[in-house]
Amino acid sequence: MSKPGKGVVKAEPAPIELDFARTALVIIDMQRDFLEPGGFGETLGNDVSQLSRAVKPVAAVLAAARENGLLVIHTREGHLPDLSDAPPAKVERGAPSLRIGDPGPMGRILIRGEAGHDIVPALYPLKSEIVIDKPGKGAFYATELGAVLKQHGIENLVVCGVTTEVCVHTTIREGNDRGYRCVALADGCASYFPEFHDLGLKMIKAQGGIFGWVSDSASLLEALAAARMAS
Ligand code: C5J
Repeated sequence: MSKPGKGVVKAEPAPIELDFARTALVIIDMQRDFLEPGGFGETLGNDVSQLSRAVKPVAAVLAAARENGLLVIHTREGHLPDLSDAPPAKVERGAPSLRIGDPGPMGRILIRGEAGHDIVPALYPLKSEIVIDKPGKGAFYATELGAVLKQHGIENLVVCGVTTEVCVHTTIREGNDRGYRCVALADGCASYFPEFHDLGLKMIKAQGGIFGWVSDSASLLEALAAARMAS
């Protein structure tokens, strides 16, 4: 496959030029535990149907990233079966209907290897793609993500997934502090709380892009198609 090329992606607070050979598509936690009834998200009292709107845009950018040869990284939030990587402060938090590790309709809640921990079928990773298992909200904390990005010469992260203000935001903040240009795809992210989604995106692009850029799936697809035409 030829090199993925470069392109200018429409974004706020300003367009951003991306060298797609140095850009990773990072898809955060599109897991059944967050998107489907009976998982972690619902045990916390959330309306999980709020997250389904992100699936189609993410599927579109995932297909284009695969076609253009971008590095694709999927993440999954979850814990080891013995909960040794789950801080009691996380497990004991709040009053969920089921706690992390409890048996639920999709297996033990937020536990690696269980059905609920898996990625939704529409966005299932290819065998060749990288899947990062993370115990926290940010994808850099206690994972190999930093080393993987370094190994692939990545400078830019296009980030989508769920939820906007929790794991997407934490990952963008972590990435920004590590020197990556982070671009959130507005329609490729979703929250149980639409107002947090809107505010989360506003926070990223405010103050000249204090954490990064905000774009959308159509703008990324346009830039990838132009790069493909030019190559
Ligand atoms: C949450 C996530 N919301 N993936 N996790 O607990 O955003």
